Amino acid sequence: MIRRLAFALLAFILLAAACSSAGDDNAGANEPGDSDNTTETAATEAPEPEAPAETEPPAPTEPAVTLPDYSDEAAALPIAPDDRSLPPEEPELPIGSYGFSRYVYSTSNGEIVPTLVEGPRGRQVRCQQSAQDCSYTELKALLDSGDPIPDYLEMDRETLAELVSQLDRVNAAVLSYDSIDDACAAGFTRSTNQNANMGIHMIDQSAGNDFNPDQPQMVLFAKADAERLNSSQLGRCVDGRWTGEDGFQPVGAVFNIELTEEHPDAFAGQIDNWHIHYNTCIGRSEDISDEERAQRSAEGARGSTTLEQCQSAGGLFLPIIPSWMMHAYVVEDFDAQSGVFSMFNPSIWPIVETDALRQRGVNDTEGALDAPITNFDYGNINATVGEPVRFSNSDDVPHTVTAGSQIDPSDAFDSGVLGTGQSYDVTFDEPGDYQLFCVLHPDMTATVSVSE
Ligand SMILES: [Cu+2]
Repeated sequence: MIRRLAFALLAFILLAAACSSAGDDNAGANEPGDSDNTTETAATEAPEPEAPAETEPPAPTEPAVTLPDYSDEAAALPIAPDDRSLPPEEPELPIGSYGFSRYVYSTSNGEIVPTLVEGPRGRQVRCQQSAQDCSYTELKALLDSGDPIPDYLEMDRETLAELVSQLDRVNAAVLSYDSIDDACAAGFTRSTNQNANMGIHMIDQSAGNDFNPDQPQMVLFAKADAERLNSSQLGRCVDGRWTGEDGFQPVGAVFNIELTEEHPDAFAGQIDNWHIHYNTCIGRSEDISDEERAQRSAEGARGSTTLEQCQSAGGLFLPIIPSWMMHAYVVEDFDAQSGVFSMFNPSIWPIVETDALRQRGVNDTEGALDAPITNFDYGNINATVGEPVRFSNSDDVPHTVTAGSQIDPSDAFDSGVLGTGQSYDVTFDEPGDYQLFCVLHPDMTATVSVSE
């Protein structure tokens, strides 16, 4: 039911080409299904004087495409009861993007597994583009400069000052450990491997689950230009000493606070989008003690499985990790251009671009280009001719994928209402740039660039 037919634009383009080359003979020949482009073409050619004016109707002045009113259908869709819950209906395909979308459902051995809930319901304030000033050092510089605060931060100066002061406290807490050995000596234990674009999670067993910028529950350690080390090479804390190689620096914090129904209001402003891990499998396929296995939390992107898969791999299955979690990258030498609270930090090995980070969470879509709709955003889409583009909605509100724009809609394709977890494929048969928008939120627009 959710996978709808792909629509081609070939006829559309052929008709436009035919109209412009064949001239007036075709100017009035509107074909059903092509009214958008045909209208445009007809309007362009209307001033040509050859056609007898008294028998031709006047050129249309309004778009011939009337968009359906989807508001009732959209309002009728079920929604999650609170901020921490999964959506009421499960998707049939993987959806979402770690650190960028409200929901992530990933693929584990061919099964779709609820993986992550992030941020409050509805439209989230997110600041994740490298062109935006949302890293720790950028927020500090913005405050110090006295420059106007960019609209995308959605905060006033007083809020920014409070946020920066909170981040300064996290920075001081993190930098109180010069080395990973210091963290071991302070009673930390290693909670994860060296996760890509995160580092090693060292957990403070004494921190409790309250929000306190002076005492984050975890400190992240990484090396500049580090090789990736596997679990046995990495080392751990034994008797207050780090057994692995030296040279790891603190790069950030992870907060791990009480799992309330509503999204936490912890840092000043709204750019802190806390997340919850679902269906986590820890310690699988590794020869570790039960004690260490029990100690491991499950920060990281690839841990979700089904219960059966986890048990057969010898892992410990957690249906939910019962806390709101969030990273805070507050160390200048590892400044996160993806934002101080981003899931992944492009400054920590391996180095990746923000667009690549956004794509990373989308899983195993065969024969189609993933175009996740995340937080009211279609992203940048670069497709090739003949390749289906698979739009999937990972927000908790419905969207549409509709050709054209609100002021210039087209009937070349229209997904109808896409609820949470629903997907829609569009295939483009000619190179070019194709506009699309959301009928329900007309300021949501995108251009698909299609190349040969
Ligand atoms: Cu929308």
